[in-house]
Amino acid sequence: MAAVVEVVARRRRYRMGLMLVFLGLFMGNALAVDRSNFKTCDESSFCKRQRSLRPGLSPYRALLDSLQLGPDGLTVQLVHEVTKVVLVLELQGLQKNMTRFRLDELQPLHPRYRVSDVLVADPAPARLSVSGRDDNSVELTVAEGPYKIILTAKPFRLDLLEGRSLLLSVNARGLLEFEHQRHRRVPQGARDPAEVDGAQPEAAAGDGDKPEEPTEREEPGAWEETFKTHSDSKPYGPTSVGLDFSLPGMEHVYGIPEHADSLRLKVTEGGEPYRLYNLDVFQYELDNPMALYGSVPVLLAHSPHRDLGIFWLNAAETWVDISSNTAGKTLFGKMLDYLQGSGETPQTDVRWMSESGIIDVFLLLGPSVFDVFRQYTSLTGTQALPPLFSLGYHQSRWNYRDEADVLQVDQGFDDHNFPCDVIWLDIEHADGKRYFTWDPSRFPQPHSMLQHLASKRRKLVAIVDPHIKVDSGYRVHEELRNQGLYVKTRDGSDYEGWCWPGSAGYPDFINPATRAWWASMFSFDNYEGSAPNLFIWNDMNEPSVFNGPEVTMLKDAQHYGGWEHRDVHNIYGFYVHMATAEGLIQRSGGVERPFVLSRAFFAGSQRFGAVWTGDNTAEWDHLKISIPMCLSMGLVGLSFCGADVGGFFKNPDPELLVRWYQMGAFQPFFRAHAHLDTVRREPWLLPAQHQEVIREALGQRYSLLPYWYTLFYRAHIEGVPVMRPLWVQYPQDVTTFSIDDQFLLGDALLVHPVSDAGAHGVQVYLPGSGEVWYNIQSYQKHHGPQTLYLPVTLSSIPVFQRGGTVVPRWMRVRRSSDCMKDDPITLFVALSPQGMAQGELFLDDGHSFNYQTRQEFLLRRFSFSQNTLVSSSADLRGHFETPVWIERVVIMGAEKPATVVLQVPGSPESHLSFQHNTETSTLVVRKPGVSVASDWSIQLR
Ligand code: MIG
Repeated sequence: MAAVVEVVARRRRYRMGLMLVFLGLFMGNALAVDRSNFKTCDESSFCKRQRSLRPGLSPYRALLDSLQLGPDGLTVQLVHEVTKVVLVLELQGLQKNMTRFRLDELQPLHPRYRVSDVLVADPAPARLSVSGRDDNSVELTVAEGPYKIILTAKPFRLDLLEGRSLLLSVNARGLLEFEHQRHRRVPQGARDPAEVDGAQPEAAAGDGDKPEEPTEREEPGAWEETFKTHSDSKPYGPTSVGLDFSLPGMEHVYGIPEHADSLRLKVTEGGEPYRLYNLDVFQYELDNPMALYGSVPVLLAHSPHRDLGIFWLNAAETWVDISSNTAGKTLFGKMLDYLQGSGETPQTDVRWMSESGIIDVFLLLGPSVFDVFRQYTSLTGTQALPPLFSLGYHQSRWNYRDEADVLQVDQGFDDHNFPCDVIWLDIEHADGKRYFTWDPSRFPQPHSMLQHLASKRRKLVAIVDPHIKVDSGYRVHEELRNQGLYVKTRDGSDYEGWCWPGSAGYPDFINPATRAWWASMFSFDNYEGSAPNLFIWNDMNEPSVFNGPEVTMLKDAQHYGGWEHRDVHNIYGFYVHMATAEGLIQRSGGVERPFVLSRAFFAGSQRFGAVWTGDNTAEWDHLKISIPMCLSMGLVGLSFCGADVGGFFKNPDPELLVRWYQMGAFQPFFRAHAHLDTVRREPWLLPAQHQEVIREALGQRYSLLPYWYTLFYRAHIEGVPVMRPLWVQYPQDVTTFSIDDQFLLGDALLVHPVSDAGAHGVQVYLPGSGEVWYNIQSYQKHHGPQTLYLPVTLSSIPVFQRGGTVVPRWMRVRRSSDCMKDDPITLFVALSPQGMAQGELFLDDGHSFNYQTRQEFLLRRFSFSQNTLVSSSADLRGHFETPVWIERVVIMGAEKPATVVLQVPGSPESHLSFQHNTETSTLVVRKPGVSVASDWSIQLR
């Protein structure tokens, strides 16, 4: 009877919950996240267990007798002194100054999930050799590496040293906690809680010498866990893993997106840890460590002398705690310590905790942050080179109603003279939220709509979400079901969740067969109405499940290979993105580059396209947070990041919308988007004066496309971020370490968008002693380092070009990037105080893989010194036929020459006309008229 009542009550709660979710979705009034929908660490049983361990002596001991050294690294067993459970440590030196180690159970009851498909290749090992040994430790030297590793047996720890300085220690605080798999021993509730507490390794460590009876902690939550109305059966019991890393000398850490928080990570002691668990968080709040849509378990540590990275390769729910021995100390306190010589070295400790899987860690040892970027992307791949159009402006909203609406919006851009590359269709375009189809009454002729856009040299993006309507008349569903490609529940039936289409299945993207099938759905035959100028948007791929725990899938759902959803949760969206990008590549026979935007992501997602920061709000603070959010992603490989311009929820006033266009124009992925319930806000709907300012911002974006494209090429080739925090370029300048309101594009442009209502001026920090910065609007020159007060108007976008750089631009803004790609280039040369400058330009067809497969590209280098600007090839392998020529050169910081001479090999010298502005020291050289592909020089005499 009681059970029946409970079931009824549960159902009621469930319905109520659902109703509330929907009310929330459709009303959207109180704009604050409902925190009670999401777990705190205390409500996540493994996090609570892990976090309850306090620093102390580790109960783990390495059995040095078991140590084996081979060409691929070392293995050694670790024993837990209390439980006697044995783990295996595999330790590898890797090429390029990296170390990897993995920890797993020697005899697991059930294999543990190991993440695949994230690493682009097996990382090349560097030989390890034993260079010292005593009773309790082994010193290892890494071939060609400047560092050594000391493995201490008891208590187990690893120390990485370079020379005599300690770079990083593993398990120095004794927080290694590897919950080995066990048989469930006693029914729950039968244990004395005191006994449970007493079984903590810290307490046990003291009598580590005399082994105790194995004790197993079986707290509530270890074998079953409930959250709100959802229960998680845990057939494998507690399986979490946790470990601490100490970073001596480090006070600044970054990364581990996605969080709506400051760029520099905060100390989490006394609060919540940063959480990594891909979630569809309705109306997310700012300055908060709560999980969001994507997860990249990579942390960067920075000091003026050194940069390091920690890559924790685990796809389960993960929490990260950060503590510091200087946190809370005032600057004055730190100075006193320093003067009295009494201060400890500053140190940051980072602790990772994951619910399942193995411990698999890459230590990226820099030494510079650029080395860390290259190290990380050598493992997980670099940013895919975007098609040129995708760097243009994207016009989206939920929803453009029908074909006529799309065509009117398209025409609106032309009528009002705004450039635009792409129009987007949200979920209402499909027939009853059946993706890969079109609503027959609103989109009866998708093909001709696409053709019309193609004639304007524009593209369309349509949404394809991974929740598939359960409907026997829907081919997509039928095939998935018949081929057994859906995620299953624990009992083996197809898992069904509630989402936009109603009851929905979720393709099991962990299964390669599902991905292959999904990819094939994008062929022009399978995706009816599609065309080569249709590209794809993957939303809701956390996955979002309206009636699931924390709006996602049950953790005990079953995936291919026998894995639980628990093991693979954070990588699900990565695989959706991967399969979709693969589908777009295949539909063109491998010729065309894809464009796919994804909301969920994981380490390596950069290989598949772009990401955005999800459902933000039309508020000034959301405008501001787009900077640290995208910077954090760029640091961990995801360069192609943007935030919904204008804000998704609510209606921005014209000033906020204008400022958001100015911000978005200087961020990598530039898309305006808005909620279904918002008022239309296409740029021409604004008052005339605001329209004009938006036109200018769009103009800035389009004219800088050659620079953007070149930066993305660099990100693609080398793994360096496009949008960069200042400290990346000024690693010794402490002032830059916590800057959240400005950023760099490449190494040439510094951007400080206006992000305050009613602003009359901004304080811009111009870094670099001996550096000069030119205001790109006025050409006024400023010396670094300084904080410059710059008065602003509504039309101001404070942007500075660093002296010492060359930035290429297209000066005629046209309907779309495709209309501009053959236009002539103007070079903006900003001279350093030494009269030097360097820059480059990448060009290809803008859309195919021919730059790769046929070397059809140009990479030109421009360098200015001794009064001469020289254009040469920076990559002799590349050849590309192009009508693009150099129409003008603007040189900032130049004195007035007597004459300007053009030299082209094999032709006689010619004189060029020029104009000099003495007030700003700017020289404009007209019509060199040389092809961008050729070698030439321009001399100021
Ligand atoms: O539950 O497709 O973040 O950009 O417009 C909302 C409708 C589902 C969330 C995305 C948003 C998109 C919306 N989607």
